[in-house]
Amino acid sequence: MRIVHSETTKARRARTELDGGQLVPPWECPERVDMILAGLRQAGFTEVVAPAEHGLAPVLAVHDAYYVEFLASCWDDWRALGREGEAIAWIWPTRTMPGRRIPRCVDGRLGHYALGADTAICAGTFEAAMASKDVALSALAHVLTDGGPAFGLCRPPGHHAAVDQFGGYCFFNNAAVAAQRALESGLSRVAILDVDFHHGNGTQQIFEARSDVLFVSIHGDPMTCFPYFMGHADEVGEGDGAGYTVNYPLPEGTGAEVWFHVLEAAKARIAEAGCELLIVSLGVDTFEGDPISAFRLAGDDFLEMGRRLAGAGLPTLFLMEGGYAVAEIGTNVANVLTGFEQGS
Ligand code: OKP
Ligand code: ZN
Repeated sequence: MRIVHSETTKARRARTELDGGQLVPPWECPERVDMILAGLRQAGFTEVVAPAEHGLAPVLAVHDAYYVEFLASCWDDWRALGREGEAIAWIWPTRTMPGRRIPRCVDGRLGHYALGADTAICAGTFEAAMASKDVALSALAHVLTDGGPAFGLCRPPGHHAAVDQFGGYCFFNNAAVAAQRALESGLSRVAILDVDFHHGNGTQQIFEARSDVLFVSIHGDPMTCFPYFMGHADEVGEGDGAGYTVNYPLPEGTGAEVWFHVLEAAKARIAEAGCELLIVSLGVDTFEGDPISAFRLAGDDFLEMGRRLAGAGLPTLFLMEGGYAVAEIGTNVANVLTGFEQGS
């Protein structure tokens, strides 16, 4: 298992997240990276390589250029107005407004490009997002050239980031960037299997109308879980992409038995679609101890998850998404990768 990590992924250290009506220290923190590295080391994954720089072209292949420009300039624009706090969206073009123009003022621009108020932009956010997609692309390069599996320790995560929206702690959609690059390298169809507790709305939106990326997600039912407005079972893709989006919303409290049953259905769809590469959006916030999620997988269930993912028999790229039980995040991630090697 090739492990790819960049210290620059820790350049984002936000102070604030709007949670429960209060500004609290963000759940998505740089300590997650250190705990994952420690867990990997303890499990015998001692070789960790740094990514190459891949530039912006692979990002612009899936994201809007004005959106990327906004992310690059937002913090400076915010600071130039003398704001004390971090850049947090607070006004949106909602259902009763046309919202057809992109405002010039950073407050309006934040509302145009943000999908929620949970995610502050701060110094280092853009740099960390750049490093995160570089981690994904270098891990992908290993899988494409070597054939063996890789784990990209992406941070910030990516699966909530849409063509031109950030939120849910995500800025660049690392899995989408990697999938698009894999197609451009000559593959015909790629599967993205999203096992994070939260629905990968961004990944779904980016590939919704396409059949060359199969998006399959197992997640908390959006009737009660973030991101609330996407991820229902009747969202199956549009046009050419009809049948290439598959959503498995599950109730809060779902445990291993049901979860693994659904995983087998997801694997069956991936096999049927004839995918040449499996990208796993690996959130471990399905853990029973996760502070902001509601599934009940135990630590050992992550070993079984890895074994079953190996059973898909495809070249596999793991990309880190969520997981907020910081004390256990390292062992949970290492368990998936260990189980995968056992099952291969
Ligand atoms: C990101 B990923 C807690 C705020 C929730 C949104 C959750 C983002 C999850 N009250 N913020 O999918 O793990
Ligand atoms: Zn999540």
